[in-house]
Amino acid sequence: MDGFIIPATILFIVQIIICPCDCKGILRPHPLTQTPPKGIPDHEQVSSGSLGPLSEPRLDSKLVPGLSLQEDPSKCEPSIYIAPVLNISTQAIEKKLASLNRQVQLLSEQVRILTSREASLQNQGSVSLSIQELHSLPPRDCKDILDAGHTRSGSYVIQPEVVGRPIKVYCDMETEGGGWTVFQRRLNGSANFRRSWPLYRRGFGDVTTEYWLGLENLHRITSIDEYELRIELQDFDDIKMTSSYTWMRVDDVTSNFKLNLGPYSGVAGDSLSVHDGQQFSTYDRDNDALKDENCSVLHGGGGWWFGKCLETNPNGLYLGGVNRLTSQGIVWNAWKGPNYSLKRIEMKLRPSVGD
Ligand SMILES: [Ca+2]
Repeated sequence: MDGFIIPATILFIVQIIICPCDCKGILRPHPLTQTPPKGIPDHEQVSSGSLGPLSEPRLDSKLVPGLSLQEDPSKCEPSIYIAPVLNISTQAIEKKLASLNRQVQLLSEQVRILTSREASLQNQGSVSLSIQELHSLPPRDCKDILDAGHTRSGSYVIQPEVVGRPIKVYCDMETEGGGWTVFQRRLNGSANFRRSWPLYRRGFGDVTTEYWLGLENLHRITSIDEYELRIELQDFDDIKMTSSYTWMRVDDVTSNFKLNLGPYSGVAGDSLSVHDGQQFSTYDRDNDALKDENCSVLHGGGGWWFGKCLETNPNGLYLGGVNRLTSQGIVWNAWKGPNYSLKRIEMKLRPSVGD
């Protein structure tokens, strides 16, 4: 602070001594140069108010006793006046210094306030970045992808959890408003669905044709929200039917991926509710309710939530319509019975209405 006061004081004195020629008023010695005017106590009328901008200290006759103001600019010329300076007492300079010190204190306080506001604005910037990060999170499911503006059905990548492994899926963006995450599809018999427990757990097939998304992925998706289940069926006469369930949830591996279902609606009939509450089984992992026998082995080798054993067998053999292998094909008993293997079947999930 001392380093600031000293140059300011010197500037103040120099401007007293040197009068610039473009000033409107010109400081001249008072006619009674060496003595203050009567009635004016010795320098006590020096203003103690604000000094104005530091670079332009303002002087007038009131500030410097013994000086008078001459208003004629034509007579303006640089001059050096020593006598008026001599009229400034030590007391007046001390008052100016005190005033400057107060200004320095005020400026220091303003710097402190501005520094505090800068820190506050930087914090707000961090919050905005966090919101931006939220917007850049990967889609949880196909509904998120649809909401992001992708309206074409096809292969996409979802990630149910904020931190987790991405999942490649097929998204149906057309049926009933779109946004469906397909987790099972049969359409031409191109994929082998006689698979072991590890593969049903992990998933297999091609998402653009026939595939099974995997039990772990089903558990991940249905754990983050309430999902409606839609099952679309088609026979070889290209007649289509639909069965829907208000919600579907798949538990984790500790319960062998137990199936949990909400109420049924649709036109194909309800062939799935009987499987509600069942654990998943494969030909090499018998978790079904049939004593001493394995439903998967008895019914085509596909994995399913068998009970004792089935009303539907979406992962059964692709037998192409009517057949004699009862309940071994892709059957939906409520519509076509146990001896008709469907042409197409798709099972898909979408967040329940209102979510
Ligand atoms: Ca069994």
